[in-house]
Amino acid sequence: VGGRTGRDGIHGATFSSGELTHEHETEFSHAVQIGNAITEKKMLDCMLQARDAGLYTAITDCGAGGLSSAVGEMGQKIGAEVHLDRVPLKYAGLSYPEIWISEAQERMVLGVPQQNVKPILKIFADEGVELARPADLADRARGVGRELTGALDSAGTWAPGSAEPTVAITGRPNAGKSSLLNALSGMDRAIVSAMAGTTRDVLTAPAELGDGMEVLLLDAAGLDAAADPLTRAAHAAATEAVSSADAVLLVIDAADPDIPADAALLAEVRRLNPRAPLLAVANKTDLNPDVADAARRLGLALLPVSALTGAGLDELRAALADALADASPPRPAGLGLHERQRERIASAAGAAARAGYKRSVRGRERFAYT
Ligand SMILES: Nc1nc2c(ncn2[C@@H]2O[C@H](COP(=O)(O)OP(=O)(O)OP(=O)(O)O)[C@@H](O)[C@H]2O)c(=O)[nH]1
Ligand SMILES: [Mg+2]
Repeated sequence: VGGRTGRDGIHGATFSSGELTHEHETEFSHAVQIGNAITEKKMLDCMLQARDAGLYTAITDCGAGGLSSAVGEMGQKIGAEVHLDRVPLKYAGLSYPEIWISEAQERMVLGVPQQNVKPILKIFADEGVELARPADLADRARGVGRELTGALDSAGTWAPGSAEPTVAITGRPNAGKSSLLNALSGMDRAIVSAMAGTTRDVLTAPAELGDGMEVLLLDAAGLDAAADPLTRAAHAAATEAVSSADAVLLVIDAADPDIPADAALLAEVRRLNPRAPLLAVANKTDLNPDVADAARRLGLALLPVSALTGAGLDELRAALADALADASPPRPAGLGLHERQRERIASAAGAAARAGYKRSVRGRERFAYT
């Protein structure tokens, strides 16, 4: 509302923000807005009436930066739709960028609730103050509200299952489980030693299987099927790791085969976690590359690897990735939301809907004059 837009308000802020030199006056002679005292007075009268009647909820003047800063400030949180073609002009021939930045203190941008549009238009009409055809932001707010509600309705629930899958590494003492965890994760996470029974706790380390697939490796030592019940109870953590893992890696020591013990362990793993895919590797193939006999006797395909030299590790990563991709349920398409995220979006949707339907507005102007 208010004065028409012309070229006289362009670069006003550049002028007023610059260093004043003797050349300034000639350089910026066009930057001083030619105010119209009558327009200004009529505007002022309208604004006071509208303010006292509580007809608008937001107001900015088209000072520095003109519409660009006025609309920019008002639309900061909710966005804005600008119709530069509707701005009343002093004369034809202004480009859109000129309309967008031209400044004038006698021109204002107002936010007016839908139900107040008619009464405020009447005030302007009575005083003969010109205004651009109002745009309907309320409709826009309702649209945003509907979009948010739609997003909520179609969103799934975020499940911890969408965290990286876990792979439990198990095998007889000294088979090379910790060495394999270190080699696959690229970290020196676990202590490796020639002494059987080195690892006591369940150790974890992240590893990448390629194609961006991340897994959490668990060094689940201590799953010793031959141990007495008391020792096995002490290894509850390892048992738990195997039971809850998304995949199990059974490590067999190719350098020191003990097929009956490995077979017993295999049966134990299958009992603890029948649903997770099980991969068996023959480790230390640098010492003994012949794994065919062990594989035949266990009735298992054995991936030959060496944690020491790194041989076979790429193949193991690929096989693990395949097994996990087949086993894990497809992630729900689209958005998965936490309860808190759901609440926040619902609250935003409610606010947008209220902005679209607001009946009475108690607040005074929420934007300061620039
Ligand atoms: N030559 C050779 N030695 C290996 C290989 N992997 C592990 N070792 C050695 O085997 C021994 C046991 O390795 P660890 O990784 O500690 O075995 P572990 O299964 O974690 O043992 P525990 O924690 O005691 O159950 C160490 O001396 C390792 O250096 C391998 O691929 N080749
Ligand atoms: Mg270990």
